[in-house]
Amino acid sequence: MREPQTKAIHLKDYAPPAFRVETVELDVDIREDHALVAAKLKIVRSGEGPLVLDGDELELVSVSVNGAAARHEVTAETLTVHDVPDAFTLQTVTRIVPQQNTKLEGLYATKNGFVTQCEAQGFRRITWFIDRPDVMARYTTTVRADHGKYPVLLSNGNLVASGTEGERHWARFVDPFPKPSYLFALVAADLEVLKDKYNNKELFVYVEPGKLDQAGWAMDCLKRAIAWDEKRFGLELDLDQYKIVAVGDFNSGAMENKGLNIFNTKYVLARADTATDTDYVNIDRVVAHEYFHNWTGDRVTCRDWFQLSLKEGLTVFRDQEYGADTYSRAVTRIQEARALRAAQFPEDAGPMKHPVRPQSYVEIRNFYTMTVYEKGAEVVRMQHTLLGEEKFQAGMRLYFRRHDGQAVTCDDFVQAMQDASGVDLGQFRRWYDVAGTPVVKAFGDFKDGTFTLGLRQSMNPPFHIPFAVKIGRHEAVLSLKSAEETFTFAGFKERPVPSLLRNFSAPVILNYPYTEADLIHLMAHDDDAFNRWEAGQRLAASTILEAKGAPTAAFMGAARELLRDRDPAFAAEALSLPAETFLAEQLEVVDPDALHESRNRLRRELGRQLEADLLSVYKAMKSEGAYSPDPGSIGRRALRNLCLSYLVEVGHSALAYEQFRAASNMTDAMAALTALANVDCPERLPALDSFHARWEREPLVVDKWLAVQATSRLPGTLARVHELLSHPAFDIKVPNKVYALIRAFASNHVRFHAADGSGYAFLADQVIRLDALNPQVAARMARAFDRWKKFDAGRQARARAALERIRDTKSLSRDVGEIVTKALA
Ligand code: B3K
Ligand code: ZN
Repeated sequence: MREPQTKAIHLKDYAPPAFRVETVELDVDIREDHALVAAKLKIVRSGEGPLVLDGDELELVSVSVNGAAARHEVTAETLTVHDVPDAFTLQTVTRIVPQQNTKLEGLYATKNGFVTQCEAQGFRRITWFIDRPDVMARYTTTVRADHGKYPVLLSNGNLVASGTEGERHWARFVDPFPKPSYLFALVAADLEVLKDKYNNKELFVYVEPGKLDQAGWAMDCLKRAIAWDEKRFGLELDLDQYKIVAVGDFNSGAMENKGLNIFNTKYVLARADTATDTDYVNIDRVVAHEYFHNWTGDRVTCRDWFQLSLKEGLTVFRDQEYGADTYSRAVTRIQEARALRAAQFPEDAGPMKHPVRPQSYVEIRNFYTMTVYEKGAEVVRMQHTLLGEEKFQAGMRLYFRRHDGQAVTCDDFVQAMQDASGVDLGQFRRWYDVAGTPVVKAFGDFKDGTFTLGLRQSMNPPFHIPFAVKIGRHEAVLSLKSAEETFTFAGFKERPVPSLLRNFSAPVILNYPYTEADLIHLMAHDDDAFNRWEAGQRLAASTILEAKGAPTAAFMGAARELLRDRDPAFAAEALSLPAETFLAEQLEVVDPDALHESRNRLRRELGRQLEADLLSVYKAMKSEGAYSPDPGSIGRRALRNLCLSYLVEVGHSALAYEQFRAASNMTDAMAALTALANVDCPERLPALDSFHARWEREPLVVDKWLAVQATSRLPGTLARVHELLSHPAFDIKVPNKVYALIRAFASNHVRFHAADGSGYAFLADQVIRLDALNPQVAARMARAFDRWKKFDAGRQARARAALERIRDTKSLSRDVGEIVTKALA
């Protein structure tokens, strides 16, 4: 047995680099079975110590200092050059094999050519470099490749020269902005391009040949994102040309390389018949997110990777606000809270829990987490809540005035917010450095017309928690700063029902002894849409968790009212039950079968008791005319499809099949298919088969077909997933396929946590297989084990066996090693 490498890197050990790299001249010559990378770096000493460059799977061909041979040493991960002067030119030639790069980090082959992914530490897989974000340099890049096979050559910055030599061609780019190596990008591929303009700036969306008719939406999103950032943040596009390239092989969603974003096709390609409303909105948000990074990430970047949330939390906050301004603000907030509670809260309670600014990591790739991104965004949002829009924007302006062109820390951000606003954020900073979800216990007391609200928080030392309330006519954002505080509200004739933590003003767990009548009242009357939704979720959660059998008449009445809410998008959210992962967190020991059955029982009851209402709303919400992803239409489809899903619970599979066959857009087709895939009905297989036959040549749609089967609640799901592993539609080397089949299965709470351990054994097999190809993706899959200790002893024993089997695998990566070691600790 071999112990996986688990040497942690600590924030407290940060030291500035001993050398600065001023300029980089890179020449990347892509050949049939390898690539040669010539690098010329102008380096200046800025501290003590020898010159140590990072490298990963590089073959050093030559190295020189100021044109002369240099004494050096090479290890698997470093190149040390001895006796260098204080300022010099370092030249290296390196051989790499992008054709065999299955990690999809560094330079790698995709379907129609070659692309890069450098964040966080992929640049060292291209050439020897001081590969850390506080080393910022100016880049000139020359790309060479076969002309016929790879007609499009791109890199960051502006094209300054190009030429052809026989069958080959080359292009040279100069990026005027100094940047950290993680923002470097190049492309050599066969692509088609959609061009557009924003004022006098040129915009490009590159896609695989034949996909231009799916590129229009992303371009539309890009233009709206540019306009929004000008209007809301006063930030303009600083480049003459902005390029997006979409590829099918990509580990994450997208990457904000300066001026040359590289995207997963999933977040670019859309056409009414291939993409759902959710896809359309996600594309909008991801295009915007990467664009917003141009300022929050590229212009001002991170000093070190512990500061990742500096750019990610802030940029997610920005894309959330863009979403709220573009679609429904209330529904956007509800969806954020739902996602946070279903995935980040469990993360914060499990073996991978870490602060928004982690204090240590073994493998930084494992820290692109819900905590760094989504909780990080909540931490920025709380500052926005405490300061208000105007002062927050003043803080942003100060942040850019101070730090444009620098690599900085989360403290620098908070300091700018504090200095520009005069609001003391000293105590607030704990949000960045202490892990775990705070619990706020609230209690109310009513006497002589005065309502006293007590708030007690679990954090010690206490956090600064913005706690928005409305009690009667009194509305305020309370600043909870002590372990326990009370607030009084006077002038009531009868005991008020307090509206607490409005708009989810802090990412905390709130406990308050609401009665059912209180919640029904809030569901109907709260003027905070979030809390109307929240009241319904609380009622549904207690009905499910207490396995009450039938919901109360009051609950049903409130649900019936909601169906007729004037905002269909809100109604759809309010009538969607809480996720099993969220509910499971509220149990001491999780029985996934009982939880699943209890939740389904409530779904069936809703279907049964509201059948007539559901049918009539279903009919009323039918939209006519061409597909449009506007908020109104999206909301109507969401409510209609929610009605359908409840109706299928009580036998209306024919209705779903009819919708499936007649659908003119993917939203309606997929909603019907999902409903059918979850029940044992005659229409199930015909629908799945015809869907596959129609779409087998459209990879992103095939992913939906894989995922809808992997998430089916039917008992035969794991057997089917096994079959699909050897179906031509699946390819373990393509992350999107892995996410569609394996991750989707691992998210299937009741099937993954099967009592016999079959789900765990399956996942362990896949993690081990994947680890040899793509450790980053393997590690993400392994995260599905996170909550294994919340289950009964039998399940725990089986999960432990699966985790140990992974841990004991020969040559296990650092990525998976860190996840399983922490899970087993
Ligand atoms: N910054 C990239 C993340 C890249 C992930 C690398 N493992 C995408 C984003 O957050 O915009
Ligand atoms: Zn980001």
